[in-house]
Amino acid sequence: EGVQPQDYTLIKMEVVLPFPPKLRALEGRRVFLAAATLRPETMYGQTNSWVLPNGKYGAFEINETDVFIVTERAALNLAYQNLSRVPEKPTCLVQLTGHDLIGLPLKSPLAFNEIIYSLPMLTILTDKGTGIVTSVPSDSPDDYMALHDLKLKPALRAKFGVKDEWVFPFDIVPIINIPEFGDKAAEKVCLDLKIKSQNEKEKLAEAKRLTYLRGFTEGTMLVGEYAGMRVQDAKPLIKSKLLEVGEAVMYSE
Ligand code: A2H
Repeated sequence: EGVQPQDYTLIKMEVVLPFPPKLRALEGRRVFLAAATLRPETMYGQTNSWVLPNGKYGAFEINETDVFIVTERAALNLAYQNLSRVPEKPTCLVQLTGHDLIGLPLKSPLAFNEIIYSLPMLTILTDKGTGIVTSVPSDSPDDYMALHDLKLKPALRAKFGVKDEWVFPFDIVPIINIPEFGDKAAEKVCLDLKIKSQNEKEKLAEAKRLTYLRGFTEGTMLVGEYAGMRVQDAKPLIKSKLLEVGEAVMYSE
């Protein structure tokens, strides 16, 4: 963890009924994968969520109605941020691994795709955020490469039991224009830097640096309520709206 506290928006990606056997004990509650993001204004372009296959997760009671699936570490932080039914104490209803979450259908706020699926990403850090990441391949080089890997490699899909229909219907959704980078900035930068897979950490760090800064300072929203507005102006408005309607919560660590 860094010295500076990091503030994330947690996006509440709701697990669609009926629940699979592993989640049966949660019937009657609203269950969410809670994804930590720094880019709430990109939520229109979500194509899937990411989980770490061998990661340990739990289903934690947030309040009387809601359950969040996150790492135990995140659940403890949440409990100290007023996001636990029992104050300062996480209550785990079901222990899970990433494997249990792969293929879960989700409804996520603002996403143009009505249903998206939870898929494996091998580079997720379990000591950052919630261990759940939402995927926006138009604007995140990590997300673009991880989805590209799954589409390109049948053996990778087979290894994690990923069905074709969880991956192939989901094309990049253009949501932000960046001068010189176009409407699919992550794809362009990954192609320019000749990045081959999600495992090329150094090149991906450079790709992230390029797109993140330019997206914020020079990007323009192409879609949604604030289409035409600069990303830096739209971002706080979209974030506030998500918080206000209860589709996201703030989380810091
Ligand atoms: B961002 P920082 Cl469109 N492991 O959200 C790996 N990556 C994680 C993570 C974890 N445990 N938790 C969160 N993240 C990702 C959107 C996005 C993000 C876009 C563009 C760039 C971007 C959609 N994915 O991040 O190390 C999440 O992905 C570029 C840095 O705390 C989160 O925001 O700075 C970001 O990394 C947090 O990274």
